[in-house]
Amino acid sequence: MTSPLTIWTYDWVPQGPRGHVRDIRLRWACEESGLPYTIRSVRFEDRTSPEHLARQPFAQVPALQDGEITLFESGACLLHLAETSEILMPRDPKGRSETLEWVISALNSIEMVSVPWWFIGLSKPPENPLEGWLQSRLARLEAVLSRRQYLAADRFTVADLLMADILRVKTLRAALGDYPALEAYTNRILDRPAFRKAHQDQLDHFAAADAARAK
Ligand SMILES: N[C@@H](CCC(=O)N[C@@H](CS)C(=O)NCC(=O)O)C(=O)O
Repeated sequence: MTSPLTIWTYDWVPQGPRGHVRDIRLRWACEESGLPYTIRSVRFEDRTSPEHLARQPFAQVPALQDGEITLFESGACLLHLAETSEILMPRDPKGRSETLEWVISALNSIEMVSVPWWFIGLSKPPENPLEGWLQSRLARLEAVLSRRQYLAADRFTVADLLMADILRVKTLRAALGDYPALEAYTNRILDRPAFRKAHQDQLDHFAAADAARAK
């Protein structure tokens, strides 16, 4: 690594998503691994500018810059960081492949269901058509985590960071009461100092933008 990592986020977002904007995944990974990083912002109003679309073609955040490399998709960015730091992913083939499968599983078997479930729930339908799908995924994850503390390699990895960030969405976390192992797991992973720092830093980042915009 030749230059410090740069994590791109928005300069400002409305109150609702604060603390949940996905740059937090990258901040958290850097805090866990001690990788130095800087935060740069694109103005929320400039998210469809050619400069930002060159970094993130869907006009979203986060993006990660590491020297000549610029990456989008929080999962891809996390895997890049995990390739940089053994703290996030073991180097032995078994530990590495377990970490990779659980990163993909967090994105593709849990978040693929939980985000649309959450989104549909915002309009408070009498029944959420994705309820059964979500519950079946949570039940299977509960079975896994009732047998172990971490998803992969018998230790904390980037897969736990990602899974806990997916599970901590407010309405989803409230639903974890039916899954004691999953609830304990989420609480345990979120209790890590690196998460608390990343979370506070993100809140401070957006609060600073409020102050700047009020001038
Ligand atoms: N799959 C993308 C999703 C990124 C995403 O949803 N970013 C949100 C912030 S957390 C965003 O930029 N939303 C604004 C928008 O979609 O216009 C990733 O994981 O990086």
